[in-house]
Amino acid sequence: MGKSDGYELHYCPGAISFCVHWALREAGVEVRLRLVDLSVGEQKTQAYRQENPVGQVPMLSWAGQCYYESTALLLLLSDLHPAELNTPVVASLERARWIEHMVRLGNGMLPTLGTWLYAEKNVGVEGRDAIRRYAADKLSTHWQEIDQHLAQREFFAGTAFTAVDCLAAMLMFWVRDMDAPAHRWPHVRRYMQRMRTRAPFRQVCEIEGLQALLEMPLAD
Ligand SMILES: N[C@@H](CCC(=O)N[C@@H](CS)C(=O)NCC(=O)O)C(=O)O
Repeated sequence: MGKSDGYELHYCPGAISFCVHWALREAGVEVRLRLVDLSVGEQKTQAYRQENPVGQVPMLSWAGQCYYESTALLLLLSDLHPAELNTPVVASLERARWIEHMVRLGNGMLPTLGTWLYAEKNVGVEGRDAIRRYAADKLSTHWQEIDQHLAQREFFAGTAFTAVDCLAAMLMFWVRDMDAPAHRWPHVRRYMQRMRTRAPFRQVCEIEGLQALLEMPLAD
């Protein structure tokens, strides 16, 4: 099977699957979308778990196998479509920094966002606010650092759009309802403005029914 044949993405609108969907559109490849209704627990059915034991989205089927973990999927797509996704060359200094960004966002920020989002589900109403404060404080520290990082840059890593941008910008949009949203920081806000002008980003918003991301005020 050719390396770009047969992509199928299991996704849910507005979930973490967004970043993988976006990377696929940036790569310009064909993808069959499979909607997973998280609200009714479709991700926990036996049929789904046979393919993905974790029982979450995203899940990407490619070349007859199913893969999951959004950051891993972004790395996979970056390797499969290096020209389209401007993937830094293996063993280069640029690649080392690019991986560092990807892992920091995926390993540090993504789980913290999950802690905030699922606070009530995980610890009940009593513990929810304390957990949310903890997660919000951690995220604010990250946004502060990222704001400085983006002060002189157009893209998150290197000098061109890469899959790291899919992850970074998604996280920024996903915290838009927090008390201290990412767009409160000026360089982050301008970066979000730039990212959402990209045609593949807009396409994913249209397909997933996320007009709110295109319309939220981001002007200075
Ligand atoms: N570490 C995973 C997290 C995936 C994740 O948390 N997915 C959520 C949607 S945003 C999900 O499927 N939740 C449903 C559940 O856990 O039952 C990744 O990065 O792919």
